[in-house]
Amino acid sequence: MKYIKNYIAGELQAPTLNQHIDNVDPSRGVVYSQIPDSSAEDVEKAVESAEKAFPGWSNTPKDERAAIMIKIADIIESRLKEFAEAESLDNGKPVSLASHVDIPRAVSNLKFFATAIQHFAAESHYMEGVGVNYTTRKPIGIVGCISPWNLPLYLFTWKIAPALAAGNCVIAKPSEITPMTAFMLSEVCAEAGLPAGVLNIIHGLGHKVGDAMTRHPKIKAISFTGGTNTGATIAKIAAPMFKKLSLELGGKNPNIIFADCDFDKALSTTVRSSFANQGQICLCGSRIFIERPIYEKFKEAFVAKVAKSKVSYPSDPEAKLGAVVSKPHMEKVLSYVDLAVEEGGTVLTGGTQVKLDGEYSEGFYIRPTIIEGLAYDCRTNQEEIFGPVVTITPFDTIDEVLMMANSTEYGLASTVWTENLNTAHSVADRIHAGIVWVNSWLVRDLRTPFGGVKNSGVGREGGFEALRFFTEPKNIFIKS
Ligand code: TXE
Repeated sequence: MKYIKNYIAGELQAPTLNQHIDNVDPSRGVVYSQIPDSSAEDVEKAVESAEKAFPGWSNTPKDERAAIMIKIADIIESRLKEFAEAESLDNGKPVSLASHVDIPRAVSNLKFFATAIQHFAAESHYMEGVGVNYTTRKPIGIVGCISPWNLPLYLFTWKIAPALAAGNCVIAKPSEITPMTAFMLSEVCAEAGLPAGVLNIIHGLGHKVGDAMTRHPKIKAISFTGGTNTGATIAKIAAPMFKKLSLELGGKNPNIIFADCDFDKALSTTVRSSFANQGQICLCGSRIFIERPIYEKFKEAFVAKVAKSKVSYPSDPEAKLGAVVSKPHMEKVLSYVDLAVEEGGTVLTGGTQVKLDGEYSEGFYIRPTIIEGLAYDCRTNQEEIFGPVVTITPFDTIDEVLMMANSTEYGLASTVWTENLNTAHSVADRIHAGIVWVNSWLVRDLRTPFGGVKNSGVGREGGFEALRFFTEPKNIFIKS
């Protein structure tokens, strides 16, 4: 049994109260490691070490900070296979996905922000005959990063990389459901020469560690990705303390497919945007609206393709879908299939658990599921399911599809499929979402603003937006 440790003051440490939580391999349904059930005392220790480290780290020249971050990235890259296998074991995702997406992206996040900080500049505002304003942007101090289980190291590094590059000291909490690669990262940081206390990784439960971080008066900003309800809890605590907050929350993303689209591209990308990572990506499209003239043709082709998608154990190179992250999550997702049927939907394919053989027989596998015949405003079409379940709905006009697409409380991402430039522009303009992909999905340029509107969050990550979040501007005026 492997025991994961906290990373505080540059050292791997057991939690103060020496209590642990089981960590389950979702592909087999068995406990395979123990993680610290840390408490407020551990957060306190981390804050003390970050406080000691801050003057040194914030005054370290940018290029030296960047060099250490690039070294961390290089070490992860040199151990890519090991990291990918660990991510897959912890999360249930296919090893091929972790090898091609999760771990390479974690490496890119570190390299991107290590270089971005060297191009980051603040403004100056000249006032004719009066003087000049110049703005400095200094690190905030100690910041907190809280991340979820769906893309563990990918989202963990997406937060800590800009925070560290900007010169902050970080207290970071990975999801208790997928802690392994964050633990491996702590070993890499020590090897790469990151000074003690600059990054502290505390493992444990959200309502203990995450809550203690949110309440700690010396943690001046919280960057969070996870469920909308958790985001609301964090905001309630942090707002009266005037902490800076970046919240990346849930989604219920629409895919809008017009009759004039490139059919084959729309079809193959929609299979991916529906079921990649078992549908557990906040950017997955879960409500697919298809223009009526191609509805039946698209439906038939989509169902045929999805029914053939192989659900298998993560190391199977043929696996298109692996296990979902946990038993409670599998039960939640399947309960939405029952709800959809109660609401009058028809399951066209999937809708059930998959039982694999042998050592994987207790794993948490769900067949990719397509449902039709539901009203746009029923619960199945309004609530985030976050699993391999999508609905399909026909539409007749642009106004109608926009009304349906914009009807949820969320507004994270969307896709539009059409060969008509005017349609693409006008629909993209009218969708309530932070991100619109036209004739594509999940094409990511790390410089672009990333985040959602409505209950999908507050603030934007990515590029200079993230560096602005993790710095405080100060304007200085000099009279001429
Ligand atoms: O998220 P949580 P969970 C959605 C998805 C999923 C649901 C719940 O719908 O089914 O959220 O997933 C920490 N104070 N998304 O349970 O609970 C927690 O320990 C501070 C969307 O994983 O929000 C973990 O590190 N922190 C999504 C992190 O918050 C707290 C990605 C996320 O956990 C806390 C994942 C508290 N009170 C799930 N409670 C996306 N948009 O990418 C929990 N945490």
